Amino acid sequence: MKESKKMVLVGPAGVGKTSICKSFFEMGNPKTLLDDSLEPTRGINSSLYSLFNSHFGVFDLAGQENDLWLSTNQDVFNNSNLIICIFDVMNSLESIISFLIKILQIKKRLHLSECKIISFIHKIDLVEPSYVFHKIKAIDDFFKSQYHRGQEIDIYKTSIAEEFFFSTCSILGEILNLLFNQEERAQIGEKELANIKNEIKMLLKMEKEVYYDKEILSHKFDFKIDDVNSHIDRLLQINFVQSNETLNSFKLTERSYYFKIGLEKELSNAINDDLERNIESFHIFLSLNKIIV
Ligand SMILES: Nc1nc2c(ncn2[C@@H]2O[C@H](COP(=O)(O)OP(=O)(O)OP(=O)(O)O)[C@@H](O)[C@H]2O)c(=O)[nH]1
Ligand SMILES: [Mg+2]
Repeated sequence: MKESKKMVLVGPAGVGKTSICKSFFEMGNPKTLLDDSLEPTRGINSSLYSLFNSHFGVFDLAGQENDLWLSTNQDVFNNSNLIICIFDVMNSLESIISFLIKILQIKKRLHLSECKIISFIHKIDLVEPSYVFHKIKAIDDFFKSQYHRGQEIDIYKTSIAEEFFFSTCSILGEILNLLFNQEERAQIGEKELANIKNEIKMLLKMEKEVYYDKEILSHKFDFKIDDVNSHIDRLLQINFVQSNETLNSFKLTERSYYFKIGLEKELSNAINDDLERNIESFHIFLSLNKIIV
């Protein structure tokens, strides 16, 4: 049987948990998710994916039912490998810290010794960077204090808005990578590496709102037509390209523009390490397949 990993997303109502799941695990369009609010989650939104040689379950909990999850229904956290506590950057420091303390207590009570607790300070697009910095520092300082030593929580700043989509994507990639040991992760072979580099090249060179047919792509990038087919299929899978009605021309999606903007910024001051990380996160999202149950 395949090994399973379990990730739980928890946090106050309306902080963006479901939007994060949709943006990164369902390859949704972040612009639509920002423009048209989703219905509040009821109960648990659970999805199963295959990733590398494992199954990977995501449990997105309704913020409106936190009284249950944090008291009588703590079982929902059983066997978790990772709990991500998500907050709106505007949530008060006190409420964030007390929520995290409750989660640490649940971890202890359920003997989740191997489970990692991570926190996202989300919607950072809404405030100044210095505000985010000070908020995170205050949370960090609290958990690093004498009393809480050993209960450090990794805190990430996240947002699905244009300017931050790419960095948040890299964070999610890094976190998924963390869930798997080196041996469990499929190594990126030479062929896969070449594929990813070509797809990044396509992403960077294809212009906004322009449809390209496969012949043109083949000429533009000097790819064989079979290779164009395979790259297009992979880019369709992560919702980075979309086809026209006749299904023979393709253009970049809004999701890919969001990614591209951050990627271009990163490449303009990249060091090799960053590139490796980007290739890894690209590889992870290409390897993630939803299992319909
Ligand atoms: N500005 C901004 N808004 C966001 C971001 N992510 C999500 N939102 C908005 O936040 C609102 C709530 O998002 P949801 O994903 O439904 O929140 P949730 O945490 O799942 O809420 P519950 O299901 O009630 O627990 C929506 O209007 C989203 O458009 C972000 O990065 N920046
Ligand atoms: Mg939700």
